[in-house]
Amino acid sequence: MATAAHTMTPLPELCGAVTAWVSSVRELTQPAAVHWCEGTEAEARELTAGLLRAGELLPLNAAKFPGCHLYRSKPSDVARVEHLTYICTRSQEDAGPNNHWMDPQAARAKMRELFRGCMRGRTLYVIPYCMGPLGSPLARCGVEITDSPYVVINMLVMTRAGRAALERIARDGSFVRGLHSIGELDPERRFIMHFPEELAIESYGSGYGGNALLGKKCHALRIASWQAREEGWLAEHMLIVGLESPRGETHYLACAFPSACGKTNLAMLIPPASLPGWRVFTVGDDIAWLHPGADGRLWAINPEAGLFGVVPGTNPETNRNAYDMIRRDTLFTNVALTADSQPWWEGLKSGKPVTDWQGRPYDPARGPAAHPNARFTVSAKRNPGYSPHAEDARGVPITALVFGGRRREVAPLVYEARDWAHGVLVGASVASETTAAMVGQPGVLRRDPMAMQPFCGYNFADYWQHWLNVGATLTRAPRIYHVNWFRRDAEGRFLWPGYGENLRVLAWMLERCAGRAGASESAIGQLPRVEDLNVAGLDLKPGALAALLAVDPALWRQELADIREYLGRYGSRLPAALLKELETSARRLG
Ligand code: GTP
Ligand code: SPV
Ligand code: MN
Repeated sequence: MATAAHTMTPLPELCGAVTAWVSSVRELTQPAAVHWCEGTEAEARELTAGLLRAGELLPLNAAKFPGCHLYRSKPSDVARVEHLTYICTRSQEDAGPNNHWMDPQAARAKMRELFRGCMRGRTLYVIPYCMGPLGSPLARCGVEITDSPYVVINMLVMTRAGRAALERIARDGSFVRGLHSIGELDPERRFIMHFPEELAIESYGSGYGGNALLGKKCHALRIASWQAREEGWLAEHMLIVGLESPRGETHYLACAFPSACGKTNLAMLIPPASLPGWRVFTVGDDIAWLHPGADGRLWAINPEAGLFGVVPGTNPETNRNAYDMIRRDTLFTNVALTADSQPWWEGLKSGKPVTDWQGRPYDPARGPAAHPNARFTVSAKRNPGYSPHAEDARGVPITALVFGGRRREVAPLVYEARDWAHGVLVGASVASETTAAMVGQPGVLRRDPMAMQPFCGYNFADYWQHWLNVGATLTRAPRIYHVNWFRRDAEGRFLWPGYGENLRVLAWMLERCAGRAGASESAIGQLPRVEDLNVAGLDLKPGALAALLAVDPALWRQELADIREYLGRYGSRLPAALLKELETSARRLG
């Protein structure tokens, strides 16, 4: 890149289209100052120091957690707000029954009034960013304008942000425009608007996660899914993990589970001691962009550069790598504190909270010490298992796709789809219990197709057709699986130990893909028999594995009826191929 220190062009001179947009936003929002993000280490340090001085960030125990800080969000601003998230397409049909919709002109007018003068007395930050490796033809760029320095320090970790991204935007000639203001952080004046036809996002009134870090769910899923359909690829809520088997072969899986259902943990899996010879590499933990390759395979890049992960539940036994990763240079949001200013959360298994996530003396009567959606922000490079191929320009080739949900019953531990079209039905049929990652009642079962219910930027019926179309271009399509790590027994305890032990299920999938593992045919797909899974050293209660691998015909007849009812909401736009697959399963159930 032609930017030696002595010839550094000022950022506002690099790309006229960006500068013109910044000027118009400046006029509308009336900030006291404008800061263009260079993306240097020094800049991140200065921003952090400023937040510390302002008391917006709290230092954590520097001996035990060097370089770590705590941010407390407003108690009314702790998760994504799906009920205030809109897809604003000219035609409501294009947004589909899966999205809240608003007419784009009405939405623009509404947002204009909210944004008018909203940055008075504040600094407007311009964050040029690239989703995906800077040199990758598969990467896509955007610019986020925000008045939240907390958002800036998150974006600097989560994306490739700053000068190099702006240089790429100047070359590409196109970028996603993301305008964000925390406004008054008033839940009554909060909207997350998407204009896929104009590659634009407008977000007001929240400073939290997916509502405010616009490169993440707003751009890399909602807008990108729209771009992906036009360009013939897929933008998915998937982790990407590499598994090196004891044979020395490495295969990559991309897995879609709903929010707070185990993506980060699976992406960073630690093999149990009783499965020697396996190594696991993380490519991504939340989002995958999947492209058909010239070789007929599906290739995946991770558009993100950091992890914005769920803190509760992380401990040395569930995930040693995650536990170690967040012990330095990590930004914590909404965790509790110990007496000596160490971060604390439920499931940590050591230490004692004295201050809760709202900064009050901890009182168990007021609920958990850490917020259930407390998060860590950390560079992907801090992950000891970060894949050496994570930054490959063309991505990594995918051997299998996996869908999953959090279901106490019905869905077995694992099953294999009959083929791609059936796999699309399996993905479209995902249901899962809601979690703290979104505002609302947790633990309620809902349909969450492909784990994309909150994130698909267009009509699901068109999206499933697009999945079918992409599959038709692949001569070496990945096999498709469904998993459920969250089955429970009559007492409500998890039947499956999960975490590292999930490798046993992934190993079966890879053996299936290599034509080496057995299965038994069921109405809903192929399941491993008990003897097909490697259970050496696994301590399960008697009967647990049989229960995990059972397909109850009565429950599944009800399940297929529910799926039929759900798909019916998409009317005549629903691809006929999905109904055909559903009928095949129903016929086999009898
Ligand atoms: P988002 O970042 O919201 O998209 O979440 P995610 O899908 O990455 O989920 P994550 O891996 O952070 O896990 C969410 C919660 O589920 C954490 O509390 C984990 O400890 C727990 N969890 C993850 N994997 C398993 C598993 O295999 N079994 C059980 N029982 N719990 C798990
Ligand atoms: C999710 O909710 O799926 C997340 C967190 O990964 S957020 O960035 O808030 O979307
Ligand atoms: Mn997620």
